[in-house]
Amino acid sequence: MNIYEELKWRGLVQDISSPELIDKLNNGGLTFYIGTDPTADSMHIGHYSSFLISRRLKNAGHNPILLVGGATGLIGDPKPDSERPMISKEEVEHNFKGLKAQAEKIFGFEVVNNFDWTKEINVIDFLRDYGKYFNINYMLAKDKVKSRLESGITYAEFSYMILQALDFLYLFENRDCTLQVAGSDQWGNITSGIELIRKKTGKEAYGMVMPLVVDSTGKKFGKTEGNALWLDKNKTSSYEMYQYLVNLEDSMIIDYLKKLTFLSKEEIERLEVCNNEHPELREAHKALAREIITDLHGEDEYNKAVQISEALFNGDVKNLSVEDILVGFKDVPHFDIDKDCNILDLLVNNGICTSKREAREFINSKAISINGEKITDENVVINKDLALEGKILVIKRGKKKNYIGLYNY
Ligand code: 629
Repeated sequence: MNIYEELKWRGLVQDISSPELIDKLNNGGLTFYIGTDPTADSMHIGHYSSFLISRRLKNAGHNPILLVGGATGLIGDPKPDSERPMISKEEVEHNFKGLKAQAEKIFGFEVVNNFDWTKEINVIDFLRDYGKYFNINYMLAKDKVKSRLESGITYAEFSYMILQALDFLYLFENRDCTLQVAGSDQWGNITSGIELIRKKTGKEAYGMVMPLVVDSTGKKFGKTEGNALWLDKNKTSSYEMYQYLVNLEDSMIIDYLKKLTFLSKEEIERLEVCNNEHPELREAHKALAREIITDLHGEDEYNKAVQISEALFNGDVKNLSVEDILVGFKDVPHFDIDKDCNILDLLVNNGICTSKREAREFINSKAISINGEKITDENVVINKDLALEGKILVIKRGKKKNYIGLYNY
């Protein structure tokens, strides 16, 4: 397979600006760029899926430039439904540093900042050199602007596409960059740039966009209740990322393997058979989690995520550190323990059982364990000696309910 066929097979080509691009992609040697705005201090898995294209193209002999929008981040790319709140310059600066460091670390390519070439442009030059090339009718017809005509859009956000277009022109003229790649929501901004380059230089530049990665309900991939799967492991631990990926819907998993990993066609087809015949083994899911987490955080982090997950599943927490347990059991009820106490009091006073009678029943049916040890004696006194590292009790009731007791004396 040549690179274009491979990108197609992976479902990574939604649109290209001209069929001429196909040969150019297959021949290698293009300089291309992909951009992101510093709206947060970490990228999330959605960015990862599109930024991975930079590695695929690099492997096919092209030269990547990653752009972090220190200028465009101050304005805000129009969202389809509503105006973005203005973020302070300090915050944009802070976010910029986070994204630049992350982009360099994860992708290892040169990062540029569009603030460097836009900060000197004054308003008169902006309108003469760029504004004069944009027909308002053309701008109003772009999807993102069109969808905002009812609800309203400020002049600042309306102007955003000009800024992104001038970036492409700048990189075209100064870096011989002839291709911009992105998610499909960037199509309008990319074609504006191609148009500007054509009008000002008479030359042809190209664009390619991939579909946005979504789940089966059309929601953005990696969004969990108002939150994203962040690439910063202090915001989303490897364990949380592992859990999310391993629990993805079966029907989506092959699509994700194609778009988010470098596994070969043969390997993905093998995993597809596994997924169809033995979905309960979750082999394809685990491969996805392994590829992504190892790439982002390294093999040790991946192994730790698996170890925490297994320990939590079978209750065998003895080999975990207190730190790992707190990561893995983040969403489980926590309570403090300030003195030695009888098991029945511990269970009832902390809401694990509703009454002493119920607590006795659980103990008699061997359904209570502490740090992986079954409790068999309803008169046992629970003290610090039982705690892991003298600090923590993981109390399991039945197969599924877990509680964390923290010693604070
Ligand atoms: C100046 C700014 C440029 C080129 C690009 C940009 C950023 C662009 C944008 N991108 C999204 C973002 O920042 O807003 N205007 O969150 C995001 N992108 C990656 C993919 C995307 C896109 O970073 O293209 O589609 C998400 O996967 O939404 O000169």
